[in-house]
Amino acid sequence: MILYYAPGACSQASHIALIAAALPHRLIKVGRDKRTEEGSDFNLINPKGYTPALDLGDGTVLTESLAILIYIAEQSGMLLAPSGLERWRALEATAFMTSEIHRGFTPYFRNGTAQEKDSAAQTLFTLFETLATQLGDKQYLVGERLTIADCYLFVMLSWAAMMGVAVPSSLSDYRARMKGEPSIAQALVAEGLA
Ligand SMILES: N[C@@H](CCC(=O)N[C@@H](CS)C(=O)NCC(=O)O)C(=O)O
Repeated sequence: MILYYAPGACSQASHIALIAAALPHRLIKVGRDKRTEEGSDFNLINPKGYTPALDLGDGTVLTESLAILIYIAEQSGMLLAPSGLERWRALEATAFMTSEIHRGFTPYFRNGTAQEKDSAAQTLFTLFETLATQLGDKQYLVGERLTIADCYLFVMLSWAAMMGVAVPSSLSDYRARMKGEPSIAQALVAEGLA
């Protein structure tokens, strides 16, 4: 498989998942100019123009983090319970992050005004509180093992840290702890962010 990614972008969640699931993959970096590091026009690979995009190995390209993360989980039998409430809670949290929380950062990525960023930071804190409640004093967001929800949460918390957006302290502690997860540490090195 080939993961089209940008360092530190939401594609990092798929990257972490591929490593945690031990699925063989190759990385191709995509620049802001929409060209891959190999010189191809990324818009021809993913007409939506954004990462992540996952080439399943036969030229079929899957997009949208939620779909890619579920695909990785189902290919490996890891990172998502096969049935039951833990499956639905992990999917619920991941959908919440790929839509509500991801969108919450828009003013930071689109050069918003200080006022827009301030308002976004307040909204984001409230959204992150939902996840802090779900985490409680557990090690992982859902159940007792790393799931696709943790892969995505780590990235959202890294964005918050980078933008100076406050999050509940239990989530800051969680992020510090998760940096020690082998799959996360490996992804950060591979993306040149360690
Ligand atoms: N709905 C997409 C959003 C993907 C997305 O926003 N990707 C960003 C990086 S986090 C991107 O590539 N932005 C570059 C652009 O839109 O030009 C998903 O969940 O995968």
